[in-house]
Amino acid sequence: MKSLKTLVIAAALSLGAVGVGHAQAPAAAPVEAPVAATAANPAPTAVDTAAPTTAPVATEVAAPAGDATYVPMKPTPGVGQPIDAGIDFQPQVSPVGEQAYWFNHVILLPVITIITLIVLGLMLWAMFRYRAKANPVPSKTTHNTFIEIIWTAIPVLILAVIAVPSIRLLAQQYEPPSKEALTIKVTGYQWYWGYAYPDQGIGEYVSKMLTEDQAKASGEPHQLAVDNRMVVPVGRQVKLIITGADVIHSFAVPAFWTKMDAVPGRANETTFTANKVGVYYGQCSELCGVDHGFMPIAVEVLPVDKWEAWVRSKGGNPAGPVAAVPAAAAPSPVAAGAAAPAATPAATTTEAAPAAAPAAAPVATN
Ligand SMILES: [Cu+2]
Repeated sequence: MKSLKTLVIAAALSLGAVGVGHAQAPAAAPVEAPVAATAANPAPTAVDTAAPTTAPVATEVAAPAGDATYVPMKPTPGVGQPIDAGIDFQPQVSPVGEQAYWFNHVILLPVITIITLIVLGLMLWAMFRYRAKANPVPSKTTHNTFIEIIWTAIPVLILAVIAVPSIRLLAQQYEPPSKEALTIKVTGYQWYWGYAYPDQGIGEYVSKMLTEDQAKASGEPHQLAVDNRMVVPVGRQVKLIITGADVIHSFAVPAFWTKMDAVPGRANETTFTANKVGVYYGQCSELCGVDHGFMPIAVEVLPVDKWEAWVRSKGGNPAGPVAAVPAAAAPSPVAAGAAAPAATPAATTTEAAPAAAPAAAPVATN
């Protein structure tokens, strides 16, 4: 029974993997597409017998990005990191961050400035106009119903107007992730971070701060540079599942408008979508002990093909089970018929199957 369920789940996963081929096909350069079709043509007949031999060829053709090897990217000065004497937010590279930046600069700052100037002006005017020297006989006036209604109604109106974009932004930050989101598990330790990509089969690796010499050598800001970065694809939503291993930490990357506590025994979830390639730094933002200031965060946002190369360099499978979901909807006129079925069952099932087994086991025992 157990093995039957495992089989069924493995079969479902490999069917999903067929879909992945569809998804990858449009990513191939137009020039390469016909090649993919011809190279893969003989395969449909030979899938059962010749699968192991055709597999390497198929992966090469289906993923022309495979030749892109991972080289850690250099950060852009002034982007994704603090600047000297800076008082503004970092330039935002996520939709939520852009929304928040707009809300602050277009709504909040002007409203605050205007109110502050009006109140300051009224105070100065009252101090000057009604000073004791000019008014030997003080006025005994108290209570003015009209003015009291005005100074209650106007602030209420201002708050009501601010509430609309404010609540919209709040809701946007807590929107549940889409099914296509890339899941990364983040664990805060005293005093470093651990990242794992369960769907890609990348087990947890540790991210520690570089020494000053190492940071200088790699052209990065000291106390922000790390040895192993979190690497994500540009434009794809990332779902972070955040926890703490010992005490409470907080995962924060200002350029993404992302901050979430890492609490032991609890899995907190937050999302971000980085829409600009680059290196973005953050820091632990919850006082967590003596080295709290020395557990920085570095997130590298890469084009999809380079991100896939990074996943492979970590021994993972870029087309994890989750990535198969949108594939069914993705039309790929050129390669749908020929390339996809040939390229993927051979290429991906072999990798998906071992990954599927452990995942399926707990389900089966239930
Ligand atoms: Cu910490």
